[in-house]
Amino acid sequence: MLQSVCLIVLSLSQPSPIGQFGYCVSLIPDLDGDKLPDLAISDPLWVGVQGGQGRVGLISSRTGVLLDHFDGDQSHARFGAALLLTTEEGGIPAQLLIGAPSFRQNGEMVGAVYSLQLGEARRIRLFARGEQEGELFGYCMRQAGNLTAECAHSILIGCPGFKSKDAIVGRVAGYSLESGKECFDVLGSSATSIGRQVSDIGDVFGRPGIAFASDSYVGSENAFLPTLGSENRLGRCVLPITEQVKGLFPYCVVLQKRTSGNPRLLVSCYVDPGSADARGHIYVIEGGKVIARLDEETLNSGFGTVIYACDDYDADGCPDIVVGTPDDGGVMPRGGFRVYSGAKLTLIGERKGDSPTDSMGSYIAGGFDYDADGVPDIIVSCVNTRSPQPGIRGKVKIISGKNIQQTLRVLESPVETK
Ligand SMILES: [Ca+2]
Ligand SMILES: [Ca+2]
Repeated sequence: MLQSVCLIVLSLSQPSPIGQFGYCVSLIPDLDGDKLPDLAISDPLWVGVQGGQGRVGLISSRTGVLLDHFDGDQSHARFGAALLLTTEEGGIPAQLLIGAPSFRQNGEMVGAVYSLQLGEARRIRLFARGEQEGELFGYCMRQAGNLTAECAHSILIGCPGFKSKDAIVGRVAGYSLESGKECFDVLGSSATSIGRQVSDIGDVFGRPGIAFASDSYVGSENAFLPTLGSENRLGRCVLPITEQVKGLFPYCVVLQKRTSGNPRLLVSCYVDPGSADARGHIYVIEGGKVIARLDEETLNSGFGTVIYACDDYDADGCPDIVVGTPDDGGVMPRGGFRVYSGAKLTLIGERKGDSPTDSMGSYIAGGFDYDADGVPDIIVSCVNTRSPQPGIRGKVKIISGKNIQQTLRVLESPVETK
């Protein structure tokens, strides 16, 4: 009896729960009729009734009101750890795919991906499940084009924890958007594990393909990108980098499409905050050559965690580059982000987090001009993904693309009233 009383007292004095509101953000079609695209914002640590259920909230970009929400049906499945809005293809409407890489099936933590149908009648269903304990199926996702005959519109699903002969090799599974069936999968190797990130590489290396990034590969003098070629077999594109790369590489890989000129690949080398005195870099690769290197200026800033390179902020017609710097090596970082001119590849702006615990820059999106000033705005998450702190649940900020010191809206996790 005494024991149970003690337990109650302890639970009352527990700090408020950890949250990761803003872990992933995706623009979604307008739901509340104000003609502005709304936002799907995930919180994979959202507590819920079962504890750690995870949530994807559909949130009005104008008012911040929670318009609808979908919660994981298991505890601690990391529901919402990845989001992908598919484009409408061949009569299949756009859907929001939601990764839950710690989903359990018959006691095995295999991971899963859910599909949420948007529009009038919103329904969620299980899209696909992983097959191996701990493989983290649904850790990342990317839509790809026509990769095989059965897969006219494919979804690539990363499983960075997949093991072969007791070594982590990772795998990427290709699913047909039409049938929802698996079309192929490709395995990494113990030296080149794959599945932490997937990216289109256009034809930057002279042939189209998909690149994989993995944080298990620490760069060397022979830097290369693991790629998926035409036969769905693991290949590699040797990167034209002659220096010794110090850090996790290739960490983040982003294709920058431009209206004029060749497409570019931005590949980051990430240095784990607090682990070394090395600095991160982003290599800008065009026509098979490195044309520039963007360098981390402040040690431990988490430079290159995320890169967003779709929008033009200085109105010169060339899309610019936003780089997240969510860290400072401490437990509760301020964070921020940096903006580089896409044309000149020079720094054109820097924004710091608004408070000493902001962790600004953990995720970056964009593509819409919310204040109608002619310049697309920057959607930036403020989530401590490295060491989440009790009571700090995360935020998403919409920041003016024209003046990055100006915050247009702050979206916070709606407080649960059960
Ligand atoms: Ca520009
Ligand atoms: Ca704007």
